[in-house]
Amino acid sequence: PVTVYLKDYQPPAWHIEAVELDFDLDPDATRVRSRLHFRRAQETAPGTPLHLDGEALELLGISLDGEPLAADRYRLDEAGLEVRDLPETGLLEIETRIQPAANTELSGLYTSSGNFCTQCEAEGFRRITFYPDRPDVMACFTTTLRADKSACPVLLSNGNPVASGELEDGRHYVTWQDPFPKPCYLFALVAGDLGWIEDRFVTRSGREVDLYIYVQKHNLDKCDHAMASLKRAMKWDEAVYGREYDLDRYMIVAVDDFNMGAMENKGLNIFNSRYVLARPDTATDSDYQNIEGVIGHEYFHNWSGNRVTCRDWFQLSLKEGFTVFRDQEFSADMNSRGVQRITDVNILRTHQFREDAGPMAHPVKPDHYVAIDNFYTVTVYNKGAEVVRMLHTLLGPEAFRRGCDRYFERHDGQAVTTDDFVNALEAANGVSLRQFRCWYDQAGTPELTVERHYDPQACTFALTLRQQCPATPGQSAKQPFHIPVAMGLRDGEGRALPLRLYGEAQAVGESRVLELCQEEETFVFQDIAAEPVPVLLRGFSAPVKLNLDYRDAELALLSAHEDDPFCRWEAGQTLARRLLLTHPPEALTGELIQPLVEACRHTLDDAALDPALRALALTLPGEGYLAEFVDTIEPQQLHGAREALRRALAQALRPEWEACYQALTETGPYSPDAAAAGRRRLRNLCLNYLIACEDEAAYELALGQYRSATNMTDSLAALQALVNSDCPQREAVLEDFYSRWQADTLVVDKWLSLQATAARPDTLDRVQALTGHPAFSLANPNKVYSLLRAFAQGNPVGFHNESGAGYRFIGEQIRTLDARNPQVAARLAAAFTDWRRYNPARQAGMREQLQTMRDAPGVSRDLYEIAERSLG
Ligand code: BAL
Ligand code: ZN
Repeated sequence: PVTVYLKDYQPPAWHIEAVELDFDLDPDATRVRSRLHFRRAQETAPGTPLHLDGEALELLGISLDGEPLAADRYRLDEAGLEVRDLPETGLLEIETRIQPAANTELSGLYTSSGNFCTQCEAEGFRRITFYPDRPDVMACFTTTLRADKSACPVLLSNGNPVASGELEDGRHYVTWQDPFPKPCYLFALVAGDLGWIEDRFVTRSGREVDLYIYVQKHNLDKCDHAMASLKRAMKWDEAVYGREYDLDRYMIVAVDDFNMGAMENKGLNIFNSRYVLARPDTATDSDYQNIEGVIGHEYFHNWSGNRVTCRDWFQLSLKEGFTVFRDQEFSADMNSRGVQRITDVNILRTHQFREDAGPMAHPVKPDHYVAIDNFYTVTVYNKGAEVVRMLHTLLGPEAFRRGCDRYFERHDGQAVTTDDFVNALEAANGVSLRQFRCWYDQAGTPELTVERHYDPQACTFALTLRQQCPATPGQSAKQPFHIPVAMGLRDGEGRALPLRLYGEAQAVGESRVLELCQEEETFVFQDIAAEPVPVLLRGFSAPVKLNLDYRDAELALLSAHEDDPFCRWEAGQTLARRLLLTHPPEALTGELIQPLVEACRHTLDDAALDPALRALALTLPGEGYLAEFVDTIEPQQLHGAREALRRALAQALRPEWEACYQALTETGPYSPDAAAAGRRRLRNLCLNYLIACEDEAAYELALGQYRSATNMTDSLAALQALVNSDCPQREAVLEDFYSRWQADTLVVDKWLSLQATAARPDTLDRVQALTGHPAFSLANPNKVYSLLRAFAQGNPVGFHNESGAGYRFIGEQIRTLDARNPQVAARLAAAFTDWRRYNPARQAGMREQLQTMRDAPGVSRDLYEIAERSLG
């Protein structure tokens, strides 16, 4: 496989000014005619051939300016088509044939539940027709779709419909025109027998936009939340970024077979149905939240991604990091800011820190790849969002907004780089972010070590901050990062102290941002009457690991008094983490855990605290996060410790869990709003503790909740509690759930995941058996994610079973899957990437699977790259 390097980037030699596409849709043989209006770039020497990417295409004909092209004027190879001796401008007409129903990769044009749909990012358009498939070639698209009218009454593409009519033999056509030049990765078409709901949004300048959500007809009653989320997102982008929508219609289509979450195609988003469909009895609170976030994300791409796009795929974080930051802030504004931030930090620290510490570590702006699909990562997305968040923190909201305005103004209609983004922020504000750019180019998670010194005579408190970033593949030495450290100081009673740095005439508030630019810097605070407790990284102001030797009493003080929800939560998590990592499971009882019991009691009783924040504070650190703090990961040990502590807290506070559970009983109609969801979250956490008591009363409570639940959140929480317990009715309840929901594919996904993540000795056997169940299919990515990925990445005890059977099973599934869908196979293979973190026997078992994958005959580029880099 060929490696592509950022340093080899060359601007396109040819431009495509306009393209007309004509599809004769047939599941087995679709004819695609394309008319490319090309122009040689000014800098391009005459005689330079035009390269058109193409993959899995059957070429039927090619002509230039109306005349068939002689065979010696073009050459067809595995990568595409090279056309020689072209004039400076002209019209190239190409006809190809493709087989959508046989497209199991779900990249390009394929069928899902009998309907046609496309996925072109990153390089799927080349599987539809020959074309310069790179994001810096932007053209205006006109698309005509022809299909059987009864099979495909709905024919959609980007932009606005400009013509339609009947054809012979029961076929019909619709022509769509997109006035905005775009790269081909934003092209989309959908054709099929779909139902839809519609609504309208009036932009702040008074333009009317028609909104449509298309779904399979039996799902029409599950679209309202998505539509309401879309309207909220449109309003938010106007209010916060001043960005208005630009076409007359905005369409969303939900499909069941989709490799990723959703896709921001211009004016025609295509979504994995799990991020559209919700009804109280079928979707959980977190489904509702995710739908709002993903609908927002794809909508925000219309500016950060579509109007201004990426020059090349190394710049992916230009649109993804920025857009994730935008969707996180949208969700924070729509719900609880504190809960949102803690949730986002949890994802980052559990998944991205792990990626950054392993063989797949790469900068937010990678500099090489084999398969770009492998770089839709938590680093490019979530760390990329943290980088934008730090810019927001360093500049402040007004200056950040000024910079974004400048960026959109300067680059509207262009394909640009992350550097252009930072340049615009600098230019709009007259600042230098030279050193800050390291965040884009250097991989690895910096460690921030803090030393403190209190001088009672001088009444000064000195904080010495030192940064160090570990080596990552290809980057042994790192330049210091520009790190914003939002901080404060508290006195022994937990009160915030005014902050006056050495040399300042007066205090500047009680919270401020220190900027660490050197390897080591000391900040001295004055007028400090007694030794304070420092609070660092408020709001998790930088994606770093903090080393600060807090005393337990200080953590307890912060967990009770700190205002910043993240730091308050973090203090409690650190206390729990210390217990879990420094004592054997059998010691986690009695006196030792008493301070934690008291802290939990205090949190449970704190009626002034948002129930969702209480639930987060009362949830023990996850096994995935704990694994970051040990040299060799022993999954059973981490799980055992966490379970032991959960049981001990359950028993020590049993009356309190019960009282809280009962107090939060709700009888009104379901609402997904943050307050109601927070109450359900806390109540279900109480149930989770109570079931850890493993007695009849707790089982009855869970069974009662399962039977009487009127929404999926409560139903699934009860089922999960039971499935992870020894309750004798657990199997019967699982069966009941399946028989009730077997016709709803998204609910069945939850049923699969629950079983795959159950911490039980027979889980591997069960997951193996479920691969033969009618509910499972390797052809559907959601099924693969719900069963196989949930087991491999969400069930450390099961997957890392000492026998190595988990490795062999998942390895075999990956190799089978690779032949049909390499992108999904490669994602599943990530479960093996950090094999070096385990003991020698596990290392050998995981390495063997990686080697077998890498060396398999016909291995895909995607899987090869993951296996090779992991072994590297
Ligand atoms: N652009 C791929 C899907 C997304 O991040 O929106
Ligand atoms: Zn995105």
